[in-house]
Amino acid sequence: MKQAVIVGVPMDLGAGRRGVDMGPSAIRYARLHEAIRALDYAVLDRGDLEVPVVETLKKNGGAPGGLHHLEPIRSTCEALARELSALDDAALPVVLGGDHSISMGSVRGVQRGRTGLIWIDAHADFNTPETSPSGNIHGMPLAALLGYGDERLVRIGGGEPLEPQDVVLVGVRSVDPGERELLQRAGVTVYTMKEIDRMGVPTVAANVVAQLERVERVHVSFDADVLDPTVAPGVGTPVPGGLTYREAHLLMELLSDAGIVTSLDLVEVNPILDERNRTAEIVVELAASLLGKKIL
Ligand code: EXY
Ligand code: MN
Ligand code: MN
Ligand code: MN
Repeated sequence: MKQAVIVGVPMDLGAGRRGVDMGPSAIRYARLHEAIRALDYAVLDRGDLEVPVVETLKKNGGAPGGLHHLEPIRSTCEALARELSALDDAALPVVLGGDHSISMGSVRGVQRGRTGLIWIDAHADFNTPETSPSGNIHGMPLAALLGYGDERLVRIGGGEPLEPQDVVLVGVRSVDPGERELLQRAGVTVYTMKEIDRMGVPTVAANVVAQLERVERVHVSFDADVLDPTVAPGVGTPVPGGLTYREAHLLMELLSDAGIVTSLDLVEVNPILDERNRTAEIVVELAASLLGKKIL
């Protein structure tokens, strides 16, 4: 029987505001286990990693441009990478965030040889310490995974940079000036909301699958803020003009049909900013579509 292994990372140290540390509970409360079990997966929940509570950490008195909470983020990501790299290759890791900096641990943990990455996000997360407008590390993880930025982040989990041709960004609509330049130089494929509006999800999904067909593992890093804020208000950095409910499901359903996905992050759910637990519920439904739930 297929096995899904759930690991929670209740971390908001990379974000600019409190709340996403409650993401793992909100996602479990939205019946993630039942949704995955209904798809004939055995579910093994490994619980949550230990993450320092921000109020217990001394304020980062760093100079402007300083990175907030680098050391606890680095060590949490190292622990996550260790936990995932020890898993059986046949298991399907489902990592619950927590802010998007956790993906420096999850991607390194699942990386085996050439690993594809589909980064679904309103943001490029491609800042370095020099370009970041905030010093928040959740705006940097994708740059670090491709070898750019602070060495302490780049080196997490062994730090073998991903091949740019194996990395695709989908849903982007908020890019800072500095990360824009680096992103264009880095050579990763980016489908912004303009491409999605112009080409439609079916063409974007087909292009993504075609681009990643030759790699043996594909990690999907799903940031809930890719959804339109009217659909998913419970996120820490909302940006208008996101995916509709059906665009997001269709993207997941087409990726599921392609049968290429081998691991998943669900990040940036902020229950404090949500209406009831709506964002976590939609994220669980989308995960089910990605893992094979069919309408008919
Ligand atoms: N680009 C902005 C920054 O670097 O501060 C905002 C980043 C938000 C990142 C969220 C997780 O996607
Ligand atoms: Mn902070
Ligand atoms: Mn993100
Ligand atoms: Mn985002």
